[in-house]
Amino acid sequence: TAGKTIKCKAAVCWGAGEPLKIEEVEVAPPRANEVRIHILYTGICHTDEYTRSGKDPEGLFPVILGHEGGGIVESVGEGVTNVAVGDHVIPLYTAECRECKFCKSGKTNLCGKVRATQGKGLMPDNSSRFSINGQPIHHFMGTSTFSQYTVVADVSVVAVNKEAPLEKVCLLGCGITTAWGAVVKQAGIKGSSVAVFGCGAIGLGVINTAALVGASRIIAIDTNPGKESWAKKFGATDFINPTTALKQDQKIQDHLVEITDGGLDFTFDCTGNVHVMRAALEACHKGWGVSTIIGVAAAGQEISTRPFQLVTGRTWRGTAFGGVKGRTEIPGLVDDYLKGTIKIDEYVTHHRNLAEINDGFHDMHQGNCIRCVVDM
Ligand code: NAD
Ligand code: AHE
Ligand code: ZN
Repeated sequence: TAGKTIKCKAAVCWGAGEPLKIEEVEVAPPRANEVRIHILYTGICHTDEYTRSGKDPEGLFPVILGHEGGGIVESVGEGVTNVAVGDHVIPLYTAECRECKFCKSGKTNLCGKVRATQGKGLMPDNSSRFSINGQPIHHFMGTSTFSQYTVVADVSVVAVNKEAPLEKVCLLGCGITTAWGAVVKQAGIKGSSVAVFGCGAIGLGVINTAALVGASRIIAIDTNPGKESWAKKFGATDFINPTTALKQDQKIQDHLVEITDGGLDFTFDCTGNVHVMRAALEACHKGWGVSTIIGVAAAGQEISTRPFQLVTGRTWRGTAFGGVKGRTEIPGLVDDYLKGTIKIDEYVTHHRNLAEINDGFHDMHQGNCIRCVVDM
């Protein structure tokens, strides 16, 4: 198949808010510094739903969504040296070129090499590898894992241990890695108090990693009472449901400050709700509390707080992909999974085939779904 266009099935979103449609798509061969991947499994992340719904200001249609995949390299373009045909790989929506200002800074995982074209739904040469009857279809996040075959930039893919089941380690393509990085790259969590807002895959991953690094107290907060047992299973010491636990007119942040002798050392927003982000910041301890935004908010949404909250020593920060450099760090996470030091299996609550992918999106809204893995 190398050098030839491949016809395969993909889930295409033709317009904002529309369900995905399974289509036969043509996937052109990889050009220079590109890699064509046979995708075997993909998770569905809340961010796929966010873009499908039309809330993403960067959303483009028609598009092949998906960014939490695992697959096998089918062919490579000229000049590709980091992966080879047959490698088991995870596509990376946060590239790592190791050459740009960002990569060389040692300060961030955000890479500048392909981000501009990625945001336009195109490959780095400004064209698409996907088409249906000659009509180009947009790429998404540089990964488009809702296709049986996809093409990515070589800086946007990493090879991993072949002993690891792709139906599990595909989840390292986003959610679990994001949560892990958000905690391990934040100094000082050992021995500290932590509050986690939102107990989806991201929040549970933050809870689990905080427990792993030795946080002294981990308070999980979720409006869904069904999340209490999940949070405790992943290492939370306390669970608060703000819809039932608060006194009349009491805010969650005030309750948290009260029960923690002045506030938390660290808080995390894993909801994407800007009001929750404010509560998370204001639940931080005066003088040193640090609040990290992981959730993604809709176009037009803005955060606010009294500047006095920051003047008095709280820090507001955020993270993309947990600050993780995918090519450098994901192979180690796969090995950690094989050694049993990080959980993955525990997050998988639902399985679907490609034909049922819309049901997978529906599962996600049910509140009992942590991650749905799609068998492509
Ligand atoms: P999810 O929908 O599975 O989980 C969100 C949880 O928040 C749910 O359990 C829900 O009940 C809870 N919740 C909703 N409103 C709440 C409120 N007012 N107070 C407390 N809890 C509330 O989503 P997920 O897959 O875990 O993703 C979480 C967020 O992280 C999404 O916004 C997603 O887009 C974002 N995300 C960001 C990155 C990144 O790199 N920054 C990576 C992955 C996901
Ligand atoms: N396109 C959106 C922003 C979406 C967003 O924040 N994406 C996160 C990853 S979410 C993964 O589930 C991210 O990594 N952002 C950094 C980047 O470079 O996109 C918008 O609002 O415009
Ligand atoms: Zn994601």
